[in-house]
This record gives sequence, C-alpha cells and structure tokens, in this order.
Amino acid sequence: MSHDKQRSTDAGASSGQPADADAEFDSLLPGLRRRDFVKAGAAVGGLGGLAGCTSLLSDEDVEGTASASEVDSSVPPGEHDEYYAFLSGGQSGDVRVYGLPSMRELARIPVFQPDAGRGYGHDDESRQMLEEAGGYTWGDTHHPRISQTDGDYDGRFAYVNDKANGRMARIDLTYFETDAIVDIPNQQGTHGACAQLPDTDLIFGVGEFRTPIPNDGSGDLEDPEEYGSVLAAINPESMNVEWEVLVDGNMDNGDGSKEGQYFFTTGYNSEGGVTEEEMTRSARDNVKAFDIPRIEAAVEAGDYETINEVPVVDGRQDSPLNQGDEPIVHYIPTPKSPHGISVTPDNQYAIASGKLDPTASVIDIAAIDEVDDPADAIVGQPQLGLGPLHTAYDGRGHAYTTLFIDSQVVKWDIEEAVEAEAGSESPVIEKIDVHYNPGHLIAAESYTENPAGDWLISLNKLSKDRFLPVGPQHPENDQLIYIGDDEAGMQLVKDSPAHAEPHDASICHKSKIDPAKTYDPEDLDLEYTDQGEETMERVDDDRVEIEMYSTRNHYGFQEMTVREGDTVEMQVTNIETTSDMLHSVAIPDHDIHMRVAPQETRKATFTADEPGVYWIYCAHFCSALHLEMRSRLIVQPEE
Ligand code: K7E
Ligand code: CUA
Repeated sequence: MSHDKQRSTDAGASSGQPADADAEFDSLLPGLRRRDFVKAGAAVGGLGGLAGCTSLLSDEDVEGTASASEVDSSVPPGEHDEYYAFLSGGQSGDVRVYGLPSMRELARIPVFQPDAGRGYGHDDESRQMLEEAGGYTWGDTHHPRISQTDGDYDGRFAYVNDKANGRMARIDLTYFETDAIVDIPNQQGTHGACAQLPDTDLIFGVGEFRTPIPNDGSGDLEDPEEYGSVLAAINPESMNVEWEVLVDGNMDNGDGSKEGQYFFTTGYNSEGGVTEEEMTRSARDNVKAFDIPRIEAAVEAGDYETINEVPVVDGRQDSPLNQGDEPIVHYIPTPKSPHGISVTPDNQYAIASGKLDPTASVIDIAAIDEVDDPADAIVGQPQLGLGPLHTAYDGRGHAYTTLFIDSQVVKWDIEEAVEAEAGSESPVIEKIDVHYNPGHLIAAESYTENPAGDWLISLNKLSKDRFLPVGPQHPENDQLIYIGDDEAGMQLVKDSPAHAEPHDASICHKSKIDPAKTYDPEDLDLEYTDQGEETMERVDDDRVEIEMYSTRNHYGFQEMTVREGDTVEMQVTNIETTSDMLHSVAIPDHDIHMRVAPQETRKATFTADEPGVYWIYCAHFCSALHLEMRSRLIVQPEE
C-alpha cells in the first residue's frame, strides 16, 4: 500500500482551494486559531451557531472554489451508469436512486409517504401497510443500507429508518418498492440503521430520543432519570423486533462489525439532560459496542423484561449483565458527542467522528475485549478539522471524513493515525472544499469488505449560491468527487441539486442488482385477470366487486354501474407483457390513482358516495390512443 503524503498545500491546487485553510480561518476570525476556537467553548452549540464558517461570509463572497475537473464522468445518451446510488430523502420520507457517475435521478421510491406517481398509498395493499405502520403521512429517512451476503451486496433488499416515527422499512430491490414497515416498540427517533454483517442476519434500529419505557403515561413523565433509549434488533425476513437493549444516554448513528460480533453506536447526552446546555455539559461521551452473541445468550437465558411484547435486555452501565469481564455492552469513552461511526472494510477499526471535537476516534475492534480500561481500545485520534461528521473508505487504507464546519472533505491515512500521537494532524493527506457544510459522505461500496475506491458523494446541507435561486428553500447539493487517483488527489466533478434532504447513501455496482422488467404474477397475492375473465358482481346489498384487465387502449369494462353508497372493490391486472408499458386507474373525485405495471394486479376499495358520471382514465401516457383509454363509472342515485 503506497500512501502519497501530499498535504493540502499542494494537493489543493487542482481543486483551487485555499493553500492554507488555517490562514483562511484566521482571516475570518482574527486572533483566534481554529483550535482555540473549538476550545473556547464555541464547540458547545457551535454546530448551530456556526452553521459553517461559510455563513460568516455573505452569499456574494462565497466563491465556487473548484474549477472543472478533468475526470470524465459523462455517460452518453442511451448508455448506463456504472453504479446505483441509493440516497435517503430525509423529511421527504423516500429513497432516491441515482445513477453514478452521471448523478441522474433514476427513481424515487416512496417509503413512508403516499406517492401518486407510483400509485403508492393508493391501492389497498400499500394503503394498509402504511395504515398498520401508524397511519402517518410522512417519515424522516436517513440511512439506506443494502443487504449483504458474505460481506458484499446481494441486491435483494434495502433497509431504511424513519427517525420521525420510530420505524424501519424494507425495500424489495427486485421491484424497487417498499414491501414492509415495522413500527418499533419502545423506540422514538429511530436514527441509525444498519445490518449485522456479513450476512444481514439482523437489522438494527438505533433509538435516539430518550423517553419513559413504556412511553404510555404510566410512569413519571417529568423525571429524565426515568427515560431511556434502546437498540432494536429486527429480523430481516419477518421484520419483527426480536429483542432490544436498554442503554444509558442518547444513541445516534450505528454500524456493524464485518464478522457479526459487534454493533457500534455513537451517542451524545451521556448526561441524560433535556436541554441543549445540559446535553453538552460533560466533555466525554461514549461509543457503545454491543456484543451480539452475549446479548442473544442473555435473551436465551431469560435475562430480560418483556415490554410491549419485546424482550428488553438491560444494557445500562450498572446492569448486572455489564459487570465482570464479559459485558454485553462496552462503553468506550470518547470526546463529547461523537456522530458518525463506520467500520473499516478490513474489520480492524471502528471510526467515530468527533462532531464537537476536531478528531476522530479509531477503535481497535480486536482490543475491545482484551483491554481492562475500555478507553485503551482507542488506538488513534487524528486531528481532522472542525465538525467531523461521517467517514467513508476507498479500500486503499484511506479514510474520508466530512468536516461540517470547515465545509471540507478530509482524506487521511488510517494506519498513520494509529502510529501518530493523539491529536496529530500528520495523518491528514489532503482536504477539498465542498459547497457547503457536508453531513454524510459515501464512497462506492464503502460499507462492504471491498470498496470500489473510485467515486465519493458529499451530501452537502447548504447550496447557497451554487444554483439558480428558487426562493428561500434552496436545494441541497450532492457533490460528486473522484477519489480513484491518489497522485492527483480528490477531484470535484459535479454538483447535483437535491430535493430535501439526503442524509446517507449506499452505492452498489450495477452488476449486483437485477431488477425485474415486469411483475411475476406469482409474486403477487391478488389473482391475475386475463382478457375474457373480467367479472362485475354485486356480492352484497351495498357491495360490488369488479375484476378486470387493462391493456392498450382499454379496460376490461367500458362502463361500470353501481349505486350511491356502494362499496366498490376494483381489481385491475395490466396484461401487457411489454416492459415499460404501464397503465393506471385514475378515478376523478375519489382520490384514487392505482398504477398497474406490466403483469401487475392491484386492487383499490372505495365508496361511491356521490351520484354522477366519473370518467376513469389512464394517467400513464401509454400510446397514441392513451387519451381514449377511459371507462365510465356510473353512480346511480339512491332510490
Ligand atoms: Cu449525520 Cu442521520 Cu447519519 Cu444526517 S445523520 S447527516
Ligand atoms: Cu394506458 Cu395511458
């Protein structure tokens, strides 16, 4: 492994970044060194108050510092991208699919919110799924992770959390659609989401908000001492919560070790406070390393309390299960409020980013069970810059960390960080400016045992002046950076505006995903209705069942007559076998848009409560006779 010891002074040239970021910082805040700035207590609430030192500049002063890169990222018309990138949609509640390196948005997969574009939440099945998952109209997706087998993406499923309502969803990657959602008991603010590796045996939901458990008003609601947060382990097939572990403090992000033993979470508020001031009082927080086999043994042995039908194991520091030399949860002390955590591809280290501290903590995974003092498992603490949030890998021994406050991505050498003194800047190889204030970043296949090492996306929270103005809500800016050439250094390749608000992503080579071109009727519960098999039947005094097909350019019935007040169950099969030949059933004034892709069958149940004539039509433009693809729904008035 050869490491190029380029520093930001020379490596920055290609990106046109300031030669000396320290000097730039000094000029912004005369007399204050950046390190002093952190020490001076600016770190407390600093992320809020600072929202990036870029905000110390007026919009006009913020110059695009990157010149166009030489790297060819073009994907000619008609050609395919090399990678799929799955990005969370934040408060939009969806997952987006980009092609990489073009950054073209290929799909938006609705997860926690209805979406007429895909008929999601408009047919009985998806409506029922959303209803049973709590009936909310939105979610806050942060961390989409693709299932793995043997430490590599298997292209079967993606999982994503809902921070807003404590849920976890599964996306079926054969059909690119959400097929299961679990509302996690005893957990509010499901933030981190990740799998037990290498074979995705469990999905973990990381509980961020501390609440009374159970949170049903039965205990003392005022006393924060009575609050807790849990890690939830979910079965990836059934999507049932198998067990939970109660811990001290808030948890934040999470990642699994590559061989199945540990699950790591960062945390803040070990103080157990309820105000910003209380939550940041202590200079230390911790990373928790959950020992999964030991937790499962405790569950097996009946060492738990059942709360809301889930076995909850006590993993707090004073729990009997954490005394002695085989604790179920190791509490590894770190500087205050670490945010992102990710395990290196070779499973040697878990790296936690400092957020309110300018360092990252490199935890030696093999040492966790060996050391007497958990603090000794931290074997490196490089000084990276201001506001380190998340870290990704290229598989060549480098780590890439976002610096929220500095608006930079820093590339550093992992082994060098282990060899250097704590607090040393020597592991830093180079820094590149991003625009502006990055949250997550993700490198191609960085979450697997073999990262691709070519592309990296920085998910920037502010775009400020980068795009045509579109009113007070600016787009986010997802920036593509080429990291495949250690000589040339990181190269900014393109800006890509994004709808609010991607947090994290998983990037998977196209060869590992095999999407269906049409539905396999065997995969659907509803029965296929072919041409000639259509039926319309009054099954009850006030209930009509319709089963019909759709094809270019008509439906199985040209008209359907029901009575005012009838409940109508309308089931439609798209009998097309040609890919991309979608139809839909749009029913005016009934709030229904049922999409049917080729070979797909869907059903929607509605009440015909207003007499009149309603032109059912197809909203997917399917052929030259698309406008003629209609059918009359006649609702006769009650006698
Ligand atoms: Cu940093 Cu949810 Cu991973 Cu947002 S989290 S950025
Ligand atoms: Cu079918 Cu338009």
